[in-house]
Amino acid sequence: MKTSEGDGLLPEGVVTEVAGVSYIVSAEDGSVFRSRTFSGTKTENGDSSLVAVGDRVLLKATESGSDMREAIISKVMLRRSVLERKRDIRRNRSKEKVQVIAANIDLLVVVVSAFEPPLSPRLIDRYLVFAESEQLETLIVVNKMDLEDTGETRDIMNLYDSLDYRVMYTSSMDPDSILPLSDALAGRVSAFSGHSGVGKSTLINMLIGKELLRTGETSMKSGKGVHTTSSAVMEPLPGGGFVIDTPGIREFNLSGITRENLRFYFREFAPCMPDCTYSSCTHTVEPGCGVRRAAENGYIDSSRYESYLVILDSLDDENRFD
Ligand SMILES: Nc1nc2c(ncn2[C@@H]2O[C@H](COP(=O)(O)OP(=O)(O)O)[C@@H](O)[C@H]2O)c(=O)[nH]1
Ligand SMILES: [Mg+2]
Ligand SMILES: [Zn+2]
Repeated sequence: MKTSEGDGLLPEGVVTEVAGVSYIVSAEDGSVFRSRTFSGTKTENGDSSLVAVGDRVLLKATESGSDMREAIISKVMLRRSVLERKRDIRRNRSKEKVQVIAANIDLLVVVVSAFEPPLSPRLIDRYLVFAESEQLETLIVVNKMDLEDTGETRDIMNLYDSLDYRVMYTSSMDPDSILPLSDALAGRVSAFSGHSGVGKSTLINMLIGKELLRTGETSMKSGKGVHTTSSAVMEPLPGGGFVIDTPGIREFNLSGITRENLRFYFREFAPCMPDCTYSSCTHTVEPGCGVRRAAENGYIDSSRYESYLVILDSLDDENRFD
């Protein structure tokens, strides 16, 4: 087992929760520490958020007073991946324009529902564009399958299967339907994201076997969900690994997606792009566009091409991405 340098040799740990000015760190040997940073805390992540949920840290022991063991964070290790939230700069005096929601994510679990809220291919495509831009492995979970009786949902989702995205179908009414999901998450750090009301908290509670997250809170006035997840919390899974409940895509920092690079985040466009007359083709109005031709003859699904056009148009004004 790796241990941190210095006096009190402590195991390396992972930050599972930000609690005010302290951080809950779960060490590799299973012990839990309440830890703080200090002026000498080193980081391998430049001037990004110093500590975020999911960070791997090195600890040094301090005198233990309370019920939980205490430590200071001597070093924050380099992040493999980050999920960031854009900050409202007007309301925030921090220098950081973005805030890390979670670090070192292995898998982005995009949760949608078959019904209430209705399945939206347009929204799925936005999540997939985001995941491709961040090079995050993705799993699409279609929940509330108990409310669907037409078969239409699977017809729609076959498209994503054919694009080699992994799709799973679940219902909180059928615990067996969660088992393949549970297998896919074992031993990995997964971030759940999706629109409010699709069942993220319900699924996470079932996966961790505890009623830890509050569910079903939807504002009656706006019909939109109330944000109960102000800061991410990582929950350990019985089969190893962690899950994190995160906000929807509206909250994410999408500044990496531009009119110029969007085309690369629709994976089925790649084989058609060499057929375009112009190398700088936007695949909209140019003559001799291989992508548009493929969309017209059905090689590229018309719904996906439509999503591309809608997102491209929205990128004139970054706030309209969702
Ligand atoms: N019928 C049905 N209802 C569900 C299912 N999963 C969650 N719900 C309900 O949908 C509502 C929203 O669930 P919640 O987990 O809070 O969604 P979240 O906003 O994505 O975290 C709650 O009333 C849940 O009981 C499901 O598979 N089937
Ligand atoms: Mg929730
Ligand atoms: Zn083109």
